[in-house]
Amino acid sequence: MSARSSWFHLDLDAFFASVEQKLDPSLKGKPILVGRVDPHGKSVPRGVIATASYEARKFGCRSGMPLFQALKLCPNCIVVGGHYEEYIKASDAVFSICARYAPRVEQISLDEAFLDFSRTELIYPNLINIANKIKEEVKKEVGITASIGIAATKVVAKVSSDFKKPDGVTYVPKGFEKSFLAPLPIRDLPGIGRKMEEYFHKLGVKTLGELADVPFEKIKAWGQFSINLWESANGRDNIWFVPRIEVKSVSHSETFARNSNDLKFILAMLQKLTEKVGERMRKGVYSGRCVYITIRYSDFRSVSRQRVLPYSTSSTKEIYEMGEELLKELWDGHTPLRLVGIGISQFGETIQPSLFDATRDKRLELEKRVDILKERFGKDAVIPASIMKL
Ligand code: TTP
Ligand code: MG
Repeated sequence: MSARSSWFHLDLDAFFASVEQKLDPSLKGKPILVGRVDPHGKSVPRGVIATASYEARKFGCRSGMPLFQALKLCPNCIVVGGHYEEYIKASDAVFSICARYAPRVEQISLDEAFLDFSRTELIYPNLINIANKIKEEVKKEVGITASIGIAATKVVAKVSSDFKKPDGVTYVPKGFEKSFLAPLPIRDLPGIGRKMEEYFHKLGVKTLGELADVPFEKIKAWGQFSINLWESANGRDNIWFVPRIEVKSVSHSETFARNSNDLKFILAMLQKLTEKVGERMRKGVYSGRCVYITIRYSDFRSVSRQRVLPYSTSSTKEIYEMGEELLKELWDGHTPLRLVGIGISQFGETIQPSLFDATRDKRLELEKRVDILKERFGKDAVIPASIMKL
């Protein structure tokens, strides 16, 4: 596989329903609907279902369908309520697994992400194997299944992850984007909703192949949006996917004056960068859950890894401890490095640390005081011993 640009699109199968089946194994293999429930645990009859297990889909039940309608189609369906905390936990666990392999993970929603595997052909000569590995780890560690599409463009990766759902892997080799899309109905292209579908049908365009073959002169007259879709149908794209989850992050990196494979030096550098990250987090009253590090080898190869903490933090010590763990996993321990970086993302609510750990509370307080000292007496006022030598 020699594609320079390679994207995975991973989408979890019947996500909420799969998590419910994992939480309560007696639901496995059964048709279930995840609907809204009232505070007494009774289903809300006029609610809309969030999703249906694949067993329920055989009867025609679909996401977004009113519950009463789904129950008419499948009277034996079991209605279960949403456990959002569990969906978030499962989602975090899945994307942490992805980050073990993918240099970059762009999360689009709770159950879907693009994984950027561009320029990784030296580390991963066979991307299908990596897709299967990620799926296996998700199954083993999170207990649910995912479908993955692999292609040179994001749109084709996304369409192909839907191709062999559930639990499938679809690989579209570079150069075959257009022929893969051609037989599919236009509705399969992200961005084409019911209105757009009707509009194109009126113009006699039913498949993506037909859309791709409309002469450009004609497409131009239909407006910019049609041009984007036409480009996608022709296998050229990567335009309109912007992660829906706002990715805020604070990070610092530094290139060494000389390449180094001295662990002590590298960790001291990491500590110094983490001090800066922590300070900025506390100054902005931010708090994040996902710590990530980047290392660049002497041959300019860069790799990153991230992991989600069980709680939000702005503490230098907590960010550093996770960073050190990630660095030791990611770095082979001998190839010289030219750069190291650390950051934190997934900002959210600060959970009162004292709720579960008084020492965390004290530590954060201490770090805040040190921040004030530094502000008053200069950044060298308080330096941890490990950074002294730098
Ligand atoms: P989807 O990925 O659209 O659906 P899915 O994961 O249930 O099924 P598939 O195997 O086809 O991917 O959505 C992910 C989750 O988002 C889904 O489990 C429930 C939630 N969701 C809603 O709450 N409301 C909705 O209208 C949709 C479409 C999804
Ligand atoms: Mg899904």
